[in-house]
Amino acid sequence: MVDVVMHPLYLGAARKILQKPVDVWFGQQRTTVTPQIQIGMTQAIQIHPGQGKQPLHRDDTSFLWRHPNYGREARLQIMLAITEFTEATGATRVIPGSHKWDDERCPQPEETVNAEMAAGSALLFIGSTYHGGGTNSIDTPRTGLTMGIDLGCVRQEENQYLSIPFETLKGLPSEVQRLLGWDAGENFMGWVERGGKMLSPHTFLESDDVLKSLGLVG
Ligand SMILES: O=C(O)CCC(=O)C(=O)O
Ligand SMILES: [Fe+2]
Repeated sequence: MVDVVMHPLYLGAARKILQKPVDVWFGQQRTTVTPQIQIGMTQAIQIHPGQGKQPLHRDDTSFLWRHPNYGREARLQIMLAITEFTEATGATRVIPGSHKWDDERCPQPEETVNAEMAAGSALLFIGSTYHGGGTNSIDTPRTGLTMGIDLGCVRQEENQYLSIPFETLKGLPSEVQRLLGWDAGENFMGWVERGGKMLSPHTFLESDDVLKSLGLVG
């Protein structure tokens, strides 16, 4: 998953789609704030022979995102095919254009297309796109790796702070640590107070003294 998130095409797409700056007033000063992004969830998903269709849904339902959205997407979802994705193997079914729908319109199975792709390819879709896993009608499992990259100002769907052992976290590249939520951005999400200062949590990964004071290392 480290390689998946660091892929320049995937991470670049996530940054481009999600990191839309907003202009805000700070007293008399007009300031531009660009949101952070973060890894919201990771999963390996297998659809086994005979397993049926998943209901069509939007992945931004976790955030109770409403549509039409106000010019901001909350998630870019990556589905990386580990085995071949075809209609027969249970490829993800998506409804192109459904990110523009309101919340009243019900997605219909006949509106979907199968995201057919070779192993090693990936489907990228935004959190407001209706989709669902297909039906596997062959005799081996369909396997995909999926990762949601989200706006930094929503809660992570999967609790990354508890899911990743601290020893593993310490060995990850700095950019991945930041993407796992160990960062505080221009909009001050996730800071930690120490000595009257609002620190980025990444500071705590940079110094063993700080880690010791927190009881995170011996
Ligand atoms: O496995 C798939 O093709 C899609 C899975 C999915 O959309 C989900 O679990 O949210
Ligand atoms: Fe989904």
